[in-house]
Amino acid sequence: MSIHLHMLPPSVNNMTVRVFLRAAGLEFEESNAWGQTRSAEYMAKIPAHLTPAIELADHPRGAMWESCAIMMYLSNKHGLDALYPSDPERRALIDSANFYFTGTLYPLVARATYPRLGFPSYAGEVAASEASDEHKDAARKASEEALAEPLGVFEKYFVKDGFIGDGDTPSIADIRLACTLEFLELGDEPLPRWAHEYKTRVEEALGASYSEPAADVRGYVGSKK
Ligand SMILES: N[C@@H](CCC(=O)N[C@@H](CS)C(=O)NCC(=O)O)C(=O)O
Repeated sequence: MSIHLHMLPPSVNNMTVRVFLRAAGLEFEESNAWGQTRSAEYMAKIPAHLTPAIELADHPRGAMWESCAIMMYLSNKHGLDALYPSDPERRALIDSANFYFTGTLYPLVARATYPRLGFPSYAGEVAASEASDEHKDAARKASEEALAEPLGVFEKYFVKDGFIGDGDTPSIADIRLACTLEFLELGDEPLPRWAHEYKTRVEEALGASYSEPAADVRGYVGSKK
């Protein structure tokens, strides 16, 4: 089975799956989808026009997207118990973290960082509106300040000086969270100390599987500082 990953190098959603595939030791190839996600050819396979997306022959539709769902599917398929434990209680922690991440943390990350990254904002948001620059700056800042609460939940409930899912090594939820912290280097305030230490812990545990895709994100973030 060969996996083809469509990805955008500066994106932490994409970094997540790039790190996962390397850490999992799966055979894959990846290609840069810059400028192609809205093409008829791409949308015929991936109608949501999103990256990361994988194509693989075994999948009932031949392709799928959503970083967490991709990691869950491939972990299930290949029995990657260290990354996504089958123990129901440990898995409950990981699933809860990833759903909380997707529903609560990431929307704030996007509003706090996309304007600085030069990424498009979602329709209906202040940054995508005709509001003044002052109003847009205030909305961005409010989102950055609001991040403190869900980040505190990750610190005290999920991470607790270790890894999400209470294992000795990083899980798919750690990959998802640590990659995302890369974007918060663009905030007005430095990353909280626990988050910096946590990200370092995840990177040290995953080695080049993390550092190689991280270099693309860090290069881009560095160019926007
Ligand atoms: N929740 C999704 C978010 C994916 C997403 O927003 N992808 C963006 C890049 S960060 C994208 O591919 N946009 C291209 C487009 O909409 O055409 C995930 O975690 O995979």
